[in-house]
Amino acid sequence: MPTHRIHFSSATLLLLVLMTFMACAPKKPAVSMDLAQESIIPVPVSVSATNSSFELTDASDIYVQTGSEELVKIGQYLADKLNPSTGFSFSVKPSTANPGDGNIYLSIKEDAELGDEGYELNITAESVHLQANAPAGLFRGIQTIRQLLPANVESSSKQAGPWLMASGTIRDMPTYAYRGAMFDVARHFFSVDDVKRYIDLIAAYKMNGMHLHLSDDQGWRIEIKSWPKLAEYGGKTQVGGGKGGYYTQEQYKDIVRYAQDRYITIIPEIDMPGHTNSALAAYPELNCDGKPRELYSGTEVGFSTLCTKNEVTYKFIDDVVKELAAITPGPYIHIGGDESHVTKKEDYIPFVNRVQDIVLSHGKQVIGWDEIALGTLKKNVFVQHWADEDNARNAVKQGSKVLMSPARKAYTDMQYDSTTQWGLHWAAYIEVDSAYIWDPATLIPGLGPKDVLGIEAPLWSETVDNIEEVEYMVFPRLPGYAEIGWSAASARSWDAYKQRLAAHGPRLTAMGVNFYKSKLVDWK
Ligand code: TNX
Repeated sequence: MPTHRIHFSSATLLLLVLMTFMACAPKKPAVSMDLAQESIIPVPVSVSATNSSFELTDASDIYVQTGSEELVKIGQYLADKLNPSTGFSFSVKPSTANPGDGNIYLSIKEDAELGDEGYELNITAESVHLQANAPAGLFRGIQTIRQLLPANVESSSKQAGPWLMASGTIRDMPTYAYRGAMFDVARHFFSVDDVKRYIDLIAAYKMNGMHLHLSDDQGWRIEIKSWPKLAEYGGKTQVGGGKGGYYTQEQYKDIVRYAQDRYITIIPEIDMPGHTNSALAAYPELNCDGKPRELYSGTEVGFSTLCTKNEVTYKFIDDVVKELAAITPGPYIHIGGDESHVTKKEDYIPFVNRVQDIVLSHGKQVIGWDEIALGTLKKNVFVQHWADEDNARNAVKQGSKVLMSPARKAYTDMQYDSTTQWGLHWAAYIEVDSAYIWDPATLIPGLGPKDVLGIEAPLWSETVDNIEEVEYMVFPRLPGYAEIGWSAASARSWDAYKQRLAAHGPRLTAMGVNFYKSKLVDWK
């Protein structure tokens, strides 16, 4: 009898061991993949491969650290990206620890080196664990997760798997605090959906700023309740004489929220004292002669100016900045200041000085185009370099940091070459290599890395009037600008970058992006 009992126990034990083994082990052996060979843009700070892989399946879920609504929202963003193409139905669940077992887990860890936007991503055959010091870092890390999955994960319709990711660890953080794009919605007006689309595209490359050029000679694009004719009349046209348009404050707030959910700061610009014809047409008292200007739909620059000697001008600016500051949670208001060719220098300088005070009085920090360095810059003013290197050096001498948007390198309205259908070429033809091969820290003699706030790629819209044309001018140069802003200069090389960019071709296609298929890139 005793022998019998022992026998029975061993069988049970064997069965138990077998069952445990089957439950814990991956269903099939993990495919060997090399994380170091993946085409991540911007290139991460450090990648260490373990030559295995993780498979996202129908049984996977997205878990976030218990107790944070913000993390749930970030998890949901990832779920919304993955669900349409995988055809799975990821939901977001709370967990106090990495649940392993085929799941994705997002959590916060104290890690000062990662800063606000850095992240650490650990991928094993069992789980994907994304950690960051702050929520923005998780959001940036999610963009890396997207890029580690097959390109068709970006599709809006169901695609065939398998959904494999190479295993290993990535630690990553940005070089520059600010990396952004500018959208000129004044020369041609673009819908709220167009702006959101552009925001989504820059978010995919870890950018964190969207500068909206909200007013220019051809149109005023933001509702100002105390000066209603600015938008209602000043917004009535655009280049070429189309019907123009403007954002109500509610629509603007919607854009701001959409950007915030992607950890992107909206920087609103009201350009002055030049580039103001639309305001001068709406309110005659803003002109020195008190006479209204005609609405303008051409493409000349530098012919308009606010009357800098008139008190009503400063009342106008104060009202506009006050309303804009109230609906802008970001820290900056951009005051333009470029190409004021018909404003005398002796009028321009006191004007710029006074407008800085107005912005500061409404609790915001000033950004302006490089000409504002001709004035006396207040503390913490950022100067956006586009043309004049002396202005940039002058800004630094005054203690300001420079935002780098050199027209000959970073203007996405510049044509790729002489055959490009849209765009201008007054600064340069900018092929994809030229857009990539430069360093914001050394481009201007006399400036160093500490003088640079970051990089921004402006898209002026004189020649483009729909989002497909915008995409064509912006892509594929934008991933390069994102990399210049994020990755260390020492980690960048055109030869390596163009291989990675080639692999982003199918990804951009899956996103529905209309991009320029430069011959310099061997598109996959
Ligand atoms: C210069 S850049 C401008 C814009 C034009 C752009 C066209 C800058 C500060 N001013 O007004 O739209 O060139 O490329």
